[in-house]
Amino acid sequence: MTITRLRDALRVSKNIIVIAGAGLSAASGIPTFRDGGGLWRSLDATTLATPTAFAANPSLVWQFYHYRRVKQVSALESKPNLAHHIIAKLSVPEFRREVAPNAKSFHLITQNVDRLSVRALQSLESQVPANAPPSARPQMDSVFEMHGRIFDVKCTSCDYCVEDLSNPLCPALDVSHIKDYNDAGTKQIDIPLKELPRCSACHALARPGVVWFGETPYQLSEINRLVFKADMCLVVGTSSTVRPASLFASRVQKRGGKVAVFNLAPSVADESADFVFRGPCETELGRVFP
Ligand code: BJW
Ligand code: ZN
Repeated sequence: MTITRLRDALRVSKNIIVIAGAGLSAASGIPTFRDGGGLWRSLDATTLATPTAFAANPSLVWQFYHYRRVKQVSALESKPNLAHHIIAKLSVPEFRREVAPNAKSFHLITQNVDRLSVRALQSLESQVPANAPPSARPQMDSVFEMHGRIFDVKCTSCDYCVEDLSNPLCPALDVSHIKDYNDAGTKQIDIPLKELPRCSACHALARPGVVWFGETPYQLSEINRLVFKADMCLVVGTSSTVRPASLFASRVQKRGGKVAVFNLAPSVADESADFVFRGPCETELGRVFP
């Protein structure tokens, strides 16, 4: 049984990493990028996630990110799901000891910008009694958000970056008069540059604090160090098509580590994986880590 073999491998693992993608948050109602659910205004999300798209039409790109921010701010649509909670629990040394008694470290490297993994950690931390020892607490620094955070607003000129949860970010992005927001594309508005979000430090044009194609992901040197020392890599809900995240699992394997893929559908990572769990990650992770 794959599950028994993975549990055996986990028992001898010393440094565990999880590489996550949009499928991790699918059960929280957040659309993925490449399986048809990720479309908005008949445009592929990935065509808007580029510096070129922003330079050509910052108004359109800001409306796209505003839409996604609003959907995620809405509590009903964006709560961490069981998969986020299981991964958060794995960062608690006492819990981890049961499944991976030899593991010295556990880290999540997520491509998601939705903050749900951090919120799952915060929710777990809030349930721990104040006098609990560190071994019973979630490790709050165990998450690396390599593609940034959707609520961060970053200056295009001075690099000032700040988390801003306000809705709308500026009056021009108030599209509350559009009743069916999924329809917003048909009512696209051309917002003049000066009315788009501006940097609060220098007033230059601001942009979403996420990583677009051609840009360098955040915390890459720390991430590379984790990948280098990992001997167990769980690949959760990613199509494994975007570099450099798509390369991490094979790097772990090249150094003798094991790779387990959790995905609803076949992905390019399956071929070389040691273990493949086909199904929703919120269910499959629950089978491995009950
Ligand atoms: C479930 C499930 C459930 C569903 N349970 N599973 C040519 C030109 C320019 C660049 C390049 C080029 N060729 C290569 C590149 C590099 C480029 C790249 O890889 N491009 C490829 C597409 C070809 N990469 C970059 O540019 C990166 N930077 C870079 O390489 O810098 C150079 C450098 C590298 C190293 C060192 C120094 C410098 C940056 C990439 C940035 C990606 N940005 C985005 C947008 C973020 C902001 C936003 O959210 O808008 O990140 S694009 C998008 O793709 C997003 C995602 O994080 C990323 C990955 O997608 P993900 O998460 O895998 O989602 P999907 O939809 O693809 O897959 C979901 C999966 O879930 C599916 O498999 C489902 O089956 C599954 N699923 N429900 C389990 N319930
Ligand atoms: Zn600035």
